[in-house]
Amino acid sequence: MLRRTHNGEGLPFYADRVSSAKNNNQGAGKMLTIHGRANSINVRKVLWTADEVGILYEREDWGRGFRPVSDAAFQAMNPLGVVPVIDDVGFVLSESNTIARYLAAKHGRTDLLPADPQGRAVVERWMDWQAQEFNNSFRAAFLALVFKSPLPGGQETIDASLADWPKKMAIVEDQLRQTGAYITGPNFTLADVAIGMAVNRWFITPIQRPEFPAVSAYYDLLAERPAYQKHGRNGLP
Ligand SMILES: N[C@@H](CCC(=O)N[C@@H](CS)C(=O)NCC(=O)O)C(=O)O
Repeated sequence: MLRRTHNGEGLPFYADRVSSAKNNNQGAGKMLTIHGRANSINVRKVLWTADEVGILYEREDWGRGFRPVSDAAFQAMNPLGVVPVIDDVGFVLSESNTIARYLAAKHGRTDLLPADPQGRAVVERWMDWQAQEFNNSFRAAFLALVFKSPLPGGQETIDASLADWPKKMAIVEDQLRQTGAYITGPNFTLADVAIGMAVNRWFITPIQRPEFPAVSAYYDLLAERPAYQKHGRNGLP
């Protein structure tokens, strides 16, 4: 069984935050466990968030290429059979965006997830849009072109996805032109974790890409963050 702490993988940048997280209700030998393979876009959202927050965690590999999510032990944590799942000293939770919000809220990171209802709603709106609209636009093209997966509907499905993906990217481009920085405004939030992972797919999938200068600048802006370098723009699709 693979057990690793992100500390052990070496991110000295986070050392001070790691010790404060240790002192914050996570006693000796009891820490957050992130279940899921580190090459999954949804697990990477959680890993990125955990590093932004500065939480000490261990990770266990589950999912495609590792222990199957159909295993009884995994099904007991998440009967939906998808990664990621976290176990926060007995509190078991699935859904990547929900986990990201839970971690930020638990550790009082109102910079990542504002406490006031309107500020929070603006962040959540982009997270929901990523999960429900943006992701769906590129799923088929991505699976076909990167994983060579056979898809129901074949080429027609792929073509529809290839046509829709740039339309969704144009929405991101327009928004970034307005903010001039991050997706909700001048500051980095959890909305950028969701959108930033999807933007990485745009640049890494072998497709003809229309120019989106604000999106390119955003991709570089995010790359200034060590946690995005490690879990987002890390060469994986
Ligand atoms: N809505 C879920 C989707 C999770 C999901 O689709 N996970 C994929 C990996 S990205 C999965 O578990 N695939 C099965 C596998 O890896 O065996 C979330 O955001 O957490």
